[in-house]
Amino acid sequence: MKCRKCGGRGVINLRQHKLILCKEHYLEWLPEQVQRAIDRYHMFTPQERVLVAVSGGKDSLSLWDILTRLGYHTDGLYIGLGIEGEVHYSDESLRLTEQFAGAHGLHLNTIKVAEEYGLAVPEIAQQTYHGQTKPCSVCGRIKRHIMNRAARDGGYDVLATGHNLDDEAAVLFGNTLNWSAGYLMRQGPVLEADIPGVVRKVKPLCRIYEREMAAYALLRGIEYIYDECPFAVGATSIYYKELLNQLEADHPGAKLNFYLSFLQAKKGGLFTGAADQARQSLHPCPTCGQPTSVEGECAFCRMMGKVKKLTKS
Ligand code: Q46
Ligand code: ZN
Ligand code: ZN
Repeated sequence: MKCRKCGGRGVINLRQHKLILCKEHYLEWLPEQVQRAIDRYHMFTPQERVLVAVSGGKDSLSLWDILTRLGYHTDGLYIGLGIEGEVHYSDESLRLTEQFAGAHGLHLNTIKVAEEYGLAVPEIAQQTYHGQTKPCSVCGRIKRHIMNRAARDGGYDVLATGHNLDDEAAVLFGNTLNWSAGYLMRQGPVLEADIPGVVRKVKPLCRIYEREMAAYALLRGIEYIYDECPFAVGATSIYYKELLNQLEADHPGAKLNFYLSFLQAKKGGLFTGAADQARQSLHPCPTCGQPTSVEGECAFCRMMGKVKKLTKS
């Protein structure tokens, strides 16, 4: 296995690109791909301030590393969910995130849900949705709310998350199985800030395979949390990823093609009607100012209202 660029020892075979690269050229190649996605989808400019949502995992820490290497102005945002598990998942992920920020002289904003709202994510889920075993939908809602608020209040132009191609393809697969037009039309590399109170969201890694990100983190010597969140076990998204990996093994490039063809179809107007409809039904929440499609207070504020009552009594 020889590097196509220098003939040196190849460390990775990018089958879908028919490309073998050595360590040095791989560490050059990947940031170039990310830069291309940033340009192609008009994610942000070198003048804009980027808030990178970091979880301590390989994707988000590598994203922060790549954006810094590309010369962008970035700060990190870590959200402490208060999730335990075998290795004290949240504590360990915060430790690794702080270690990364410290080593690179980067600024990290940390928001701990329990400190801010009185209860950690699993407790909020338990108290507000009795009998639900997995806190994931509550967790997702809390993360989305805090990420947008932190980016808006901190004066950032854009919020970047570490979703990779495998993540995006799995979500797309799930949404397609259900033909969820509402979700499909919102899925993409960029979610524009076209509603008051909302900050632009971008996914610079949306064209990069998960195994490419793992190789990058390894070759850059980034220490990240290997364990998944304990609640991720058995998630349908993981099952979809496995199915797509089978497809990819037989047809290299299938995953990328699935995702890029979707973006192309969307650009061609496949979901235009649904997009307009969804946008028209959004209005700012009277309590927090973030957009919601429900009457009155948004789902986050209603949930936190319950939490406030619980922690007071
Ligand atoms: S949603 Fe669910 Fe994740 Fe929150 S509770 Fe863990 S698995 S962290 S992406
Ligand atoms: Zn080389
Ligand atoms: Zn609200």
